[in-house]
Amino acid sequence: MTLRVGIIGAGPSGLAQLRAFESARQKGADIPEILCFEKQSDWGGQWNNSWRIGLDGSGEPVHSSMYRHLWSNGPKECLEFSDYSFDEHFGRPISSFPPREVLFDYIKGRVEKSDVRKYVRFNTVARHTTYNEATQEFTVTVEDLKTNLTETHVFDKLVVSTGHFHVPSAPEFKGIKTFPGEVLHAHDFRGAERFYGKNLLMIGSSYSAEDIGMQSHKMGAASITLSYRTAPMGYHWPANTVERPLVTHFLGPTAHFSDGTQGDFDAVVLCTGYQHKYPFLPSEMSLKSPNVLYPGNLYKGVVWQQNTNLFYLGAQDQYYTFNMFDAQAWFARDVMTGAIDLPSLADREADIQLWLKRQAALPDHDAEADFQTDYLRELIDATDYPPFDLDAVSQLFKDWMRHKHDDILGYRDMLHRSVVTGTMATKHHTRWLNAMDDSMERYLNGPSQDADNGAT
Ligand code: FAD
Ligand code: NA7
Repeated sequence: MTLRVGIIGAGPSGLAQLRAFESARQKGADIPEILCFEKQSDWGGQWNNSWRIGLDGSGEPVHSSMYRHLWSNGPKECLEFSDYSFDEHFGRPISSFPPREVLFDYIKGRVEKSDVRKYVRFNTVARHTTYNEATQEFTVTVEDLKTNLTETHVFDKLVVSTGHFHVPSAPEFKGIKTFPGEVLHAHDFRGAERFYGKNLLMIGSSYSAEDIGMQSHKMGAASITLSYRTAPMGYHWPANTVERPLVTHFLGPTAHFSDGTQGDFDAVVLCTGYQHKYPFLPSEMSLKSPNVLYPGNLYKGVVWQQNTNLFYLGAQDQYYTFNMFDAQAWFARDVMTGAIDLPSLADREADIQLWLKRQAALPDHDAEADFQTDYLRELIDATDYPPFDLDAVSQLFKDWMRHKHDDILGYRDMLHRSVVTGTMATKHHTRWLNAMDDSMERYLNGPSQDADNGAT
């Protein structure tokens, strides 16, 4: 009987799985029966963002945490598909840090070319899953959000690619109920325009705090205070931005910090990260992990230890994104089809433990980039995913981190070279700080919004 593969989620990870099978089919392989469920009406995951907050039009939790004026936070050269370059998609060089719509277009371009849309059931949410040990089959109950009808589907292999940056982790802070201004989680942030002239407090010290903080600066916020739990980010912030240790409590509009300082704020943005949540899976198949580069219990970061018919894609914290999801999907595909033999449970566990041990000792961000690079190398070496110069990409990550350190408002104006095509990015017509139109049309066709017309 033909293998039946279910995929939950058609974001970049789920699309990577579709693409992996399509690539095998194009090379003449017989491919399984594939069915992918996507609760939104289009694919692209986080990149298919929405103006909505809370619940979407079907009453489901809004998935995307992305917002207006979101520009890539890492060089596009670090995430380039090795089988579908930016040059191929856009037909000309572009800058290294495009806005969301441009990357969304790029993701879509590859799958549209591959004719894999037929495998996706849109507006269909996975609700419940059981596994029958005797038959080794998953039964997945899904709901068609247009008709509200539920159906069950039976699969031999199940791929979980629902992402892990959509269920907010929102801690309680003493007295926060007395704060009279707006309190929101980064998941519900849709744009910083309304923070013009306001005094903002961001809690958290990672990507969201940094980017929402600097978006707010760009849109004219009066001041930005970033409150950290473990360590400050330590960038050379603009003059209106400071870092403070963790808030101890709120009293009305005043936040008190653990160093004894305090400040009055108009709004608080909880940039406190996300939870791994898989409400459609039973607990014994559900990944529980903080946001780390190597979650435990997944062999090669992909295969569920206690049930090797179950796969997770994109469950890691991410330096690499699209190309890592590809490498994982190619690996998962080859495990499913038997092209890769899995070692014993004990040997898999020993491998996981080696990675966890190495992860625990990572001294800095450069080492983290090398760690994820080595992880990708193992996956790519094991499959026919088109290889690319991983060490060069690791260096790009390090250059990018250096640029951020030197100039947090200017790092997106830097240029990087593609390791897939060798093409050097072109300077964008508008510096990031001045770019107030993030549409693809404006991005590709200008004109510049720099006062000097981008001449310098
Ligand atoms: P997602 O993109 O989250 O896609 C998961 C999909 O699963 C969604 O389409 C969702 O609707 C669907 N789904 C969820 N639950 C169900 C269900 N029960 N049934 C059916 N479908 C379901 N990466 C970068 O490379 N560059 C960036 O600049 C960047 N910026 C980011 C900014 C923000 C604010 C966030 C949150 C993330 C950012 N990322 C960035 C990382 C981003 O998560 C990845 O690029 C990528 O989107 C992850 O893909 P994924 O498919 O694993 O998950
Ligand atoms: P991250 O990268 O998971 O970071 C979460 C941040 O929230 C991190 O700085 C945490 O501090 C902080 N945090 C978590 N819990 C608390 C509490 N209780 N109090 C204070 N601070 C807390 O999430 P992001 O949203 O920044 O980024 C996720 C993705 O979105 C990423 O891929 C980007 O590309 C965009 P810690 O350092 O653990 O002390």
